[in-house]
Amino acid sequence: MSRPLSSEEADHDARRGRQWLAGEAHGAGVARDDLLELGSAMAALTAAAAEREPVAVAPAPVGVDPGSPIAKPLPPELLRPLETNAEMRWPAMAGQGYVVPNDRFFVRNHTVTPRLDADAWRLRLFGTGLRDAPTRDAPVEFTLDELRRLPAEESTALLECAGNGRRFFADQQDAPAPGVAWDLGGVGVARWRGVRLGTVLRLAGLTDDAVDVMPEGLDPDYVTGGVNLGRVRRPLPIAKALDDVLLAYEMNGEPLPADHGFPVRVVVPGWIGISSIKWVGPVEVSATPLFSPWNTQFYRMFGPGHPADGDALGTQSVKSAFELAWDAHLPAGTEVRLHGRSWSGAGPIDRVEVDTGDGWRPAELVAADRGGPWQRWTAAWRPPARGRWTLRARATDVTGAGQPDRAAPNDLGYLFDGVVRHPVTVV
Ligand SMILES: Nc1nc2c(c(=O)[nH]1)N[C@H]1C(S)=C(S)[C@@H](COP(=O)(O)O)O[C@H]1N2
Ligand SMILES: [Mo]
Repeated sequence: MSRPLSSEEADHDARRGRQWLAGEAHGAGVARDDLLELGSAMAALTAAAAEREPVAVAPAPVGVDPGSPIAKPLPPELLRPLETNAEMRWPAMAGQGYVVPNDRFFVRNHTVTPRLDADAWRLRLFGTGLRDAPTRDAPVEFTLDELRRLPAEESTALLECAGNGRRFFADQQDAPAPGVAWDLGGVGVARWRGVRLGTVLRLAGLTDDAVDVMPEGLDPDYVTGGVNLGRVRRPLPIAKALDDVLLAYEMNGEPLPADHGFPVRVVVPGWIGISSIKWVGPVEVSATPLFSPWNTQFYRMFGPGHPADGDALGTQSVKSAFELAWDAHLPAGTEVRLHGRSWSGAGPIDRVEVDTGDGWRPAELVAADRGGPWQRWTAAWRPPARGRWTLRARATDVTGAGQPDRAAPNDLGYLFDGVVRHPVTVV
């Protein structure tokens, strides 16, 4: 058998694209003809026609607005609500350790956080890539206790929404893109604990013919532009699914919080956030390629320089953020230590530079972070005079990828990588 064993998203996408155009694929993605005339993200779609099992609902926790799309409290100093989502406020990371505490980890919800009953919950694997469970109505099931009894692994991984930084296409480049107007807070690092997806796939009877794995969320169907796109779902190539992907049931030492996928979510290190499906229920394992609107219509690069059917997003871009309020007030003539973090999907950060008004200079990197999913850094600055100042930070990763002054635009505003101009007021 000649299955290519690549876990790179761009490789996977190119191969699947060819198969799809050749009519070899199935799945409720965009109809082939629609995609060919797509041009914009708002083309008509064929809706998913999968049967639904009921979502088990537990009572809302006390003290939380039952009408809110997000279960956890949203104190304004920690989180900034954005439609059904909330982004981490960067000043809330000042003085924190390596990981983002659960109370301030960003939430990206296509609809609302479902309240699932862990006792009633089942992981349900099915598809033509499994030996004995070809159809959705007769899946191989695992309870949460069964998953917890399998060998556990821990992974410190970064999760970032592909649209993180989108606001700066408008604010810095005068080219607004549709979608959630994230500042830089659609990112976080957590310590995830769970069982490898590969372990579960093998126990479920994985065959040599399997090529794609598609986890589906148990949150409500996503309806946009009057079209029901079904459950949030996105395929992974089998090579990635068998590599470092976790079915996580703990986050930073606590049971997975409701907003982050309780009782179990997928964590796909290095891939854009949408790959890490929360509240996972059904998992299709297929011997033929799978598609969903989340890898055909959304989460692709469309626009100038991209083909009509778009380019895969590939890895996350390089970004840097100060752990400082927008328009923070700093005292004139006193040395302050600026703190920040930089990250890249392509590999660890190699170096970071800051500019406080008189040219680029190296930041000091926290040695313990070298080689990890993000890098903390500091730089000293004595603001020379009162008034408005602009702080800038830029990083380069080990592959040599850096941050341009201007990010290349794309229709849906993904993967902003430009240097962000952070204003402060010196008093
Ligand atoms: N079921 C489901 N999974 C999902 C989503 C969702 O809306 N529903 N959002 C995705 C997106 S776009 C991102 S960026 C991450 C965000 O994870 P978080 O909310 O735990 O930060 O979850 C992904 N998994
Ligand atoms: Mo996302």
